[in-house]
Amino acid sequence: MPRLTGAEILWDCLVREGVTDVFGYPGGAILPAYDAMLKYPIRHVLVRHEQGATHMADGYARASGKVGVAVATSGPGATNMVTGIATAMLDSSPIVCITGQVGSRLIGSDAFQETDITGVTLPVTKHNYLVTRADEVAHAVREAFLVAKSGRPGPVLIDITKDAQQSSCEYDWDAAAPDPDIVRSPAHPGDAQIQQALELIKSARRPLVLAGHGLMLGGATEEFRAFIDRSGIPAAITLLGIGALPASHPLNLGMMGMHGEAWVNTAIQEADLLIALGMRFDDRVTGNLKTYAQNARKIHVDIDPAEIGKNVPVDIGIVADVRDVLRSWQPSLTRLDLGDWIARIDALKGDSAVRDIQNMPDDGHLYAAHVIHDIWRATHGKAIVVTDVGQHQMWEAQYYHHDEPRTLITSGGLGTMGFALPAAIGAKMACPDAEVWVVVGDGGFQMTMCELATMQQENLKVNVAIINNGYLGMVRQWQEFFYDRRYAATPLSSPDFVTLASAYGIEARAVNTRHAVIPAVEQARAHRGAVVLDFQVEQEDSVYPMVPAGADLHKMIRRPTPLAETGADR
Ligand SMILES: Cc1ncc(C[n+]2csc(CCOP(=O)(O)OP(=O)(O)O)c2C)c(N)n1
Repeated sequence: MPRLTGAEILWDCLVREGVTDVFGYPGGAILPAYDAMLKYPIRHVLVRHEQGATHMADGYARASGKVGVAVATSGPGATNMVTGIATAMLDSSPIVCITGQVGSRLIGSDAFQETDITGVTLPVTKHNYLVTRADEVAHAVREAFLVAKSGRPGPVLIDITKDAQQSSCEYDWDAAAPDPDIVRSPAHPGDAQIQQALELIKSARRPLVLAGHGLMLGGATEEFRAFIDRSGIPAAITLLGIGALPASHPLNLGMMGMHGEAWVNTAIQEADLLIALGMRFDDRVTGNLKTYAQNARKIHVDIDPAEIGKNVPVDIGIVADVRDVLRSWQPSLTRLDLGDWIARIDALKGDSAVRDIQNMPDDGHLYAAHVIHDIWRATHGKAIVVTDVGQHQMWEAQYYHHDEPRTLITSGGLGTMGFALPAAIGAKMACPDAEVWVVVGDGGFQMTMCELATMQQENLKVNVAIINNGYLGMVRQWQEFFYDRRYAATPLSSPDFVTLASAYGIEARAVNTRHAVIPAVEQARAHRGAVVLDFQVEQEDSVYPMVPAGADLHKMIRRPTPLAETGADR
């Protein structure tokens, strides 16, 4: 049996877990691990801030389905990771974060760069470990990977003291295998429940599927499509569920929720059955719970028992792997006769097209919707798009039509500004052949734009579209609607992004007219290296429709139009 240091055991285990790339930043307490790393076949990406490492690991995981790995030192390195860990937690993204810790005898003494990071991250990790001995490393790493990717995936942190990295012990990979019972294997869907749910589905007149991120996480998108094709039931999609069904599929109605399509939200309110698959009834998708889908029976399928009945009481809650459930339903499904319901949904579309900024007369301004639509056209809908958080994120969801799973990567649950650029770096590392675009606001870009240096150092071809409106746009929109246009702290000045990108050695240009968008996008695509495009868009545009926080889901603020003002709006 070989005798290895804790640091060597760490890397050996990571390599055996299939890890090829890690994102990190060194420092004193993790130095033994960095030193040992040189002996192992690992590509280490040096980030510019540890938050970036966690988002990169997260983007890597979301694009590939594999576990992403981030590394940092103790104290400030570890605490810089917290936002990225919480982001992964809320979006069920499997990442493993490794942090160095001060020597075990110093723990609790306020030693230099000491932070109780397992304490700090307890509420935002699926599980975490404090490892103080070399002979604990292998077991912790193996268990961490199992926990991160099993059931409902999530982030796991392993904090390893400096002495545990330095000291050595006999290393036996096999003996360190985790006990499979520590993770709850998904229950097989009970026959009775499957049958009851089927009866409800078959007798429904106005059924709707609510499709969430769990379909992607559970690898169930093929089964989902088969379910929709066989049953003929239309589907509404959550933000993170985008890609679970091709946007071009005739039964894909589009996004639900606060900035969902008006007809989708109204259809949810009029449905007689909701079949919620791998989604969690977040407040952004339900609006006022008291008036939410009152006429609908509800079937909820989720791998996490804690989700069933958490926000919305359901008639049938099935705790199981969504793919197993879809497979069990498939043989007995027949196409439902939903002609009237589909016609009703079509009617609900009403004047939506007229209200679409895309269809309004050209007023000489460049709108974010134009930019996103043109990126979609130029990339034929095939790019991986990584968005930040804000108005541009919602416009992306509305105007880029994703046909493939895992092609929209966005922070849904935590809504983390600064996510996009680093997460895109992770996505590009995971899928080097994919065309990767960042869609980011001028505010969020400035939070992590230091990672341009990482992108350049790693020679990654990523295109960055800054939707530059000179405001913290989404907050400005709330101020416009709900605070009487008092724009407290939302006007935002920025550096000249073209000059900034050039300083990093990255090609860049500014775009401020509609006809210049496609040529700029095409040039960026043709360029071998990374490109930054600064789209200077209309400053005070808003995202429509909008369900005000806590309002009834069907009471939406619509884009005002001279052609279609109705009393129900605004
Ligand atoms: C880290 C963080 N801080 C604050 C917020 C609150 N917030 C949500 S959207 C937004 C404005 C984003 O502005 P920008 O990045 O310019 O994008 P835009 O909305 O203009 O598209 C803010 C401040 C957040 N989501 N994340």
